[in-house]
Amino acid sequence: MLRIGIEPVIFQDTGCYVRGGKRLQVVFDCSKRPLVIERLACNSPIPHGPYMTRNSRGPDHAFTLIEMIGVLAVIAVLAALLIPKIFESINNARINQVVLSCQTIKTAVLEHYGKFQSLASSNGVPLTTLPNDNFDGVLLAEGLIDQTFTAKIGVTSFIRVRSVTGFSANTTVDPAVPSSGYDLDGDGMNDIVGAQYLIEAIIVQVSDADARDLNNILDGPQLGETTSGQDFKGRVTYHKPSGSNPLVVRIYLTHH
Ligand SMILES: [Ca+2]
Ligand SMILES: [Ca+2]
Repeated sequence: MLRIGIEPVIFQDTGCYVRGGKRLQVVFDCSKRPLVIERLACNSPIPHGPYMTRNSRGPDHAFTLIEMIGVLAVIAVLAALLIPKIFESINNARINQVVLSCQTIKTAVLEHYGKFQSLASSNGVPLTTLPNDNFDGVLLAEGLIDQTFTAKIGVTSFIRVRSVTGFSANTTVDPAVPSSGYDLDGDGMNDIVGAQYLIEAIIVQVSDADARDLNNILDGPQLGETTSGQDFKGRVTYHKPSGSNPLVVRIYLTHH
């Protein structure tokens, strides 16, 4: 007889390891490391002890069908609660990346202007082609940003500088007509007047939901979509180029 834990355990002649007439299948060593001998064959040699037994449930305990259903139900409830939150967090991260990238570009544009006293220039040399859709490339070449503007929404994105000389405050803003400017205060009329150049971020092939979410962060819903797929107001404007195509989003950054 060998005393294991608080209960006596007897090794039978056959080599089986039993307690109270039942074979033990789970045995721990004294440091409580898991299984030392498990499903011991009747003719297996008994490893050297000392051993102690787990004294709660029987060694042959298995989950009942009710228990399994309960566990699966809990898992299903947790999944139903967490999965939408996970997708929402992923979506928010994509939209916030665009917002932060716009802020980075705007800061670099201000540094560029402070250094060269002109928006439409590259390292002090005036740009000859306007609108120019590679202004983030200009900023990168000047060492003012670490990478070009790449939005995690839409398919294509870039930074544009365009001449706005002659833009009129009496123009009704239409997101499908870039020369109509931006209605920053929401009265329907262009507010980019008395300036030479405008800097804007362009993102092409954006989903309706992404465009709305971006607008709601930068402009708020009050300066958002009034017609499905079209936003005429604020810094974020968008439209569908040919009816059902994904949106083109324009984001006002600065002008001078
Ligand atoms: Ca206005
Ligand atoms: Ca807007």
